[in-house]
Amino acid sequence: TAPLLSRGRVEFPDGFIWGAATASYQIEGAVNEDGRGRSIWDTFSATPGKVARGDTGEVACDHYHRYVDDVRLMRELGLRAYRFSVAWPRIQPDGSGTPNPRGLDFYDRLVDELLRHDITPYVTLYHWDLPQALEDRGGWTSRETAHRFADYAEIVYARLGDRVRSWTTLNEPWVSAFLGYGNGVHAPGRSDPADALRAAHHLLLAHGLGVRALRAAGARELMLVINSSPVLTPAQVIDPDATPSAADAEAVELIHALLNRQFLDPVLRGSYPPEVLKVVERHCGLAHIADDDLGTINAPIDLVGVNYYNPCTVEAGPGTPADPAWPGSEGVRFRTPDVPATAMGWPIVPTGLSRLLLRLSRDYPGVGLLVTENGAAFDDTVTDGRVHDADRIAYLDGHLRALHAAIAAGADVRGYLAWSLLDNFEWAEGYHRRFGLVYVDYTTQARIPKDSALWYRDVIIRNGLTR
Ligand code: GBH
Repeated sequence: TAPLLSRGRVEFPDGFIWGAATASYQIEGAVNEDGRGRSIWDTFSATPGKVARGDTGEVACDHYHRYVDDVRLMRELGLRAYRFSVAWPRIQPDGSGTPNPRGLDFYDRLVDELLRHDITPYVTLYHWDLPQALEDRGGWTSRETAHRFADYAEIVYARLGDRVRSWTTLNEPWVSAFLGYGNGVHAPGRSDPADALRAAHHLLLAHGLGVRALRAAGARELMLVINSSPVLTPAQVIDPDATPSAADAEAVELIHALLNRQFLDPVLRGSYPPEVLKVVERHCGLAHIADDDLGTINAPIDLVGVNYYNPCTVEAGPGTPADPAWPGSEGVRFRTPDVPATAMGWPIVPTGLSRLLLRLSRDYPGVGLLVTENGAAFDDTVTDGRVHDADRIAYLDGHLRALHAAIAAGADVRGYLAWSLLDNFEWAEGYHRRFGLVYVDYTTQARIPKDSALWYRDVIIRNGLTR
């Protein structure tokens, strides 16, 4: 079998895309400016006990006011691509109807600034900040929200489509559905398996209706971004050649279906996996799935965006109740493998990325892949104006070697976007988890490129790794 990590000097293909990513609520701040409406994350983070230390996105990295400096910084770091998201409540404060011109103006200026610096914009339309007004009418448990999303997509495209080539409908619909409506760890903080499963379908429908609207308006590169993990047994994390028992293999394939296939099969094959349909039918029936929905969801796209942080590690666990984030996972035990972890407690497994990319390219041939997020939180500290984050450099180096090995073994991977440009509001974890290539001092809003940022600049210049 092909190696899962490339060693020594490695070079990436010509035209390989190098960049970094962020998301609106995590960096912008300015939540009450220029007519922005409220989002579910404003409500959620204002609710005591929901976000660590009571942090909110009210100020965040103040990027809304500092985007000019931030784009200059991107340029200094040599980024060729920048993935950001548009805050729906800036565009439609109540989630529907007439657009707010001042909200559109901000992204218009941002795109121009990026292009002036030769940085290719990758626009994500939905990275979790749903207008609160739509949540008040059912949020993603309501079919209506999918139609509102398509209207919103069309509005943003009409303003930016002349300059932005690459469009992502949704970021990580699994997280929106199962952390937002399943275990309630994310906004809107609801927890009901039936709601989560309905939300997953309506998110997929939003994607499909969005693709239809964007394509009709002339969009050329369309993408769905998923949080994707290879699903492995603890033994396979340590030894890729380990062979799971039949019971463990069944647990693995069930979780692979719930995490990855639940989204990729409808989008790329036009059908739900039978295991997923069984879970949906048991929890909420199938009435919310209309006859032609899968045809809509199956509209051709150009790329799948892969966000990878760590593998999902499971084994058979007879009698284990379902985890609230995983309706249908009865009899499966989630495990933490015995390997070093990041400050989030997430295991560091670079070969998970090559395994994932190889499986996706085998199972879904004909669609290009782009790593749209990869990175790690560590306990960074500033010493003499520097951040010596050797642990992050090692993490990124390992994952780029995995990505390179996947390409060498035939996977069609077009580029790599690091998560994240800046330290930022890490959702339920607030500001104390730092994923940035650039350190943010939240008292002064000073930006300090970490050693990893300077290392990454060299990687981009060389289009590869040395050693
Ligand atoms: C991404 O999601 C987000 O797109 C980004 O905004 C965020 O800042 C970044 O990653 C770092 O967190 O064990 O069942 O609870 C993270 C994807 C998916 C990772 C769910 C943690 C836990 C699954 N997450 N996963 S479970």
